[in-house]
Amino acid sequence: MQQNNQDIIAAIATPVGIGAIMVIRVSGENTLKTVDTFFCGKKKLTQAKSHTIQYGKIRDTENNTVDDVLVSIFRAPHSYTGEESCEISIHGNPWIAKKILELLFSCGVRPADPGEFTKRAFLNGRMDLTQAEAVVDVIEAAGEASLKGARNQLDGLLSSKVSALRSMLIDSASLIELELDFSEEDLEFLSHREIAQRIEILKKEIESLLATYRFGKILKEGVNVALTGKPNVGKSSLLNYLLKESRAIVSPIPGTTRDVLREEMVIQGILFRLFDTAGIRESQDELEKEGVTRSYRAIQEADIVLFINDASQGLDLDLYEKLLQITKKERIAIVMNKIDLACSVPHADARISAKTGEGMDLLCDFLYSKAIETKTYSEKSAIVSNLRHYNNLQKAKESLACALKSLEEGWSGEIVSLDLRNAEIALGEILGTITSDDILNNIFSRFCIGK
Ligand SMILES: Nc1nc2c(ncn2[C@@H]2O[C@H](COP(=O)(O)OP(=O)(O)OP(=O)(O)O)[C@@H](O)[C@H]2O)c(=O)[nH]1
Ligand SMILES: [Mg+2]
Repeated sequence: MQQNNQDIIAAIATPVGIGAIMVIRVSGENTLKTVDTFFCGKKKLTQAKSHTIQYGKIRDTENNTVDDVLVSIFRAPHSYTGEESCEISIHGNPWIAKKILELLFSCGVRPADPGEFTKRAFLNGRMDLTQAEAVVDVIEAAGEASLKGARNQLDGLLSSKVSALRSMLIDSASLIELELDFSEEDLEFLSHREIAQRIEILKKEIESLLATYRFGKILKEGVNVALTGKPNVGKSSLLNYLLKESRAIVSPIPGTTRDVLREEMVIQGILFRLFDTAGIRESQDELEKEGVTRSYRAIQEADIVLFINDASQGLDLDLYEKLLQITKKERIAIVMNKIDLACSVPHADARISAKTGEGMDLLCDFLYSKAIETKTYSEKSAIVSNLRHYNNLQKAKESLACALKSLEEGWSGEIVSLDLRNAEIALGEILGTITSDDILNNIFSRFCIGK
């Protein structure tokens, strides 16, 4: 797995384009010696101390100045990757970056793969796999809550929880295995009932971790909300009101919206992706028909479906029935709009006027609580937000259920210990204690280059 760890890798670590500065990251044994071939400063980088910044010029092979730069020096093992590395800050011009990269490549440095710096950090034991994965989440977090969730994982909350569970598992498995070693002597180190109790506790702990996934996923990925209803009920008006801008065309003509419009808003730190859709009705118009097909697709993909009705006309039962056929009841929220026009407003999850803004705060509160449902854990507890972790926890839980069943049915310790070992492997894979190249490639290919 570590075969590439000897190469020196380099990549631009800042966004591509013109900016105040750009940073080129270089890592691998003899990085400083290599950069020294074209760096001219007060002293050689190889002579400089770790965690210092050196000013100098980069000169090409003809001794022309390419740029004035600052080089931050990190000596092994106290660097992000755990290897000797440096970061070259240059003027933010892609052409300068290209030139410096070419100089590096001519000295045998190779371009870094996506996520390779973080992969090396993981392989060199600077962080475990859940923390490495959290690096991407921190970078991609949209919204404050999502960032907190990612930070929580990067700080190792999930890792410590999973490692603790794994140690408990190893203890229980060892006890059973110890007993097997002494089976001739008929020794019982811990009664099977006690072992079953321990496994039961472990299983419960894993179940409560699994239960955080819905919330974790929402934190990380946000919530998709489809605005649907008959034509003219005010879907686009609602979108515009929430966004505080005239994003969608609004008109008294039914069938105004044809395409699905997607916009984002943040409520209490959670990202909501709003999809304004075409009003649903039978139509002969080809364009409108296509619009309706797209509406259905958006409804199917939504976590929350805001079913908007005209309060003066009451709940559209026919359409409600139709919605129930394509999405789950608990995802649908009934909204009565145009309450400014209605004498009496029918019962609904939210009652609003997209014209006057009445009820909008309550609608936002409603969306937020519907999204997070019953959140019984704080940001300070371990939260599962990654499908890979979820699947492995699920596997561990199933193996524990098998172990319990085997114990109950009086199977031999060998069978039980096998189940426990399987559960342990599943947890080990989350942390990266046990891993394969496939898993790693899959994870790190999602990273950007330079990270
Ligand atoms: N009085 C009043 N009028 C509203 C309200 N919301 C929307 N309208 C009006 O209702 C009409 C239709 O609004 P739209 O937002 O275009 O409705 P829509 O549901 O997007 O319609 P389609 O795109 O055709 O499906 C417009 O004339 C709006 O000004 C409201 O709360 N009160
Ligand atoms: Mg519309």
